[in-house]
Amino acid sequence: IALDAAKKTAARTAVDQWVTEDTKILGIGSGSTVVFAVQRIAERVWKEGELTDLICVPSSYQARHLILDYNLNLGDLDRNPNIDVAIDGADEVDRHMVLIKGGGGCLLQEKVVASCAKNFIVVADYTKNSIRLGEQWCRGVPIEVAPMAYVPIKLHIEALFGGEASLRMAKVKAGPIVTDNGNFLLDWKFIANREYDWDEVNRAITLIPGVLETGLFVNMATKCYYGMADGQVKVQN
Ligand code: DER
Repeated sequence: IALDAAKKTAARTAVDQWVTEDTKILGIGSGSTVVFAVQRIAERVWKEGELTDLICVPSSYQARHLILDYNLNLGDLDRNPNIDVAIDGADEVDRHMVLIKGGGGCLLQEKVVASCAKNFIVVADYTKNSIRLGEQWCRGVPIEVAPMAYVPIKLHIEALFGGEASLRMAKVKAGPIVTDNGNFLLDWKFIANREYDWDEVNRAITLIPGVLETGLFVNMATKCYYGMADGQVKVQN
């Protein structure tokens, strides 16, 4: 089946298992897979008359516009800091459920929203499920950085862990991508067949002055739902 069908199956399965009448605050991630999750929620709200009190907290302008487009209740962390469930996509997930996120450039708010959730649920298609990070995702680990610091941070990461970090350039805008938070993104292509301790890497990179956030989500995911090519859904936890 097409990737979209796989994403849709995973997203709908996860929503129906994790979003119940007891779910008051739901974190909404970013990217293409989470769109199917929002569509399923909207179906349950508007077609089935369920989840009328549900409040959705976005993790990007894209997520905010999704919530508004489907006329769902828009919340924020100022008023709803205790999130029951957050649902988001991922660029790659390894055997320990370490995630690479940020392919869509929204990793900072995504990680904050995920960190506020009692349960963080990942929805993805089967191409995201790897034994080791880097097997299928070849764009490296996204890192959100203060614009004035991207070169020293790049040099620092390469000195610490090897590989190459490059500034993410926009395609339909001159110059670098600027995130929802006004920052730059580095994509760090790490050394493929090297065994990294991703917890250590995440901590070390986060400590570099000027780094806002990394796209390494370590020990954060509760469960991952993968839409498979045969239409089944595989669960990792
Ligand atoms: O940028 C992000 O973190 C997105 O969630 C990304 O990782 C998943 O995007 P996709 O669902 O479009 O593959």
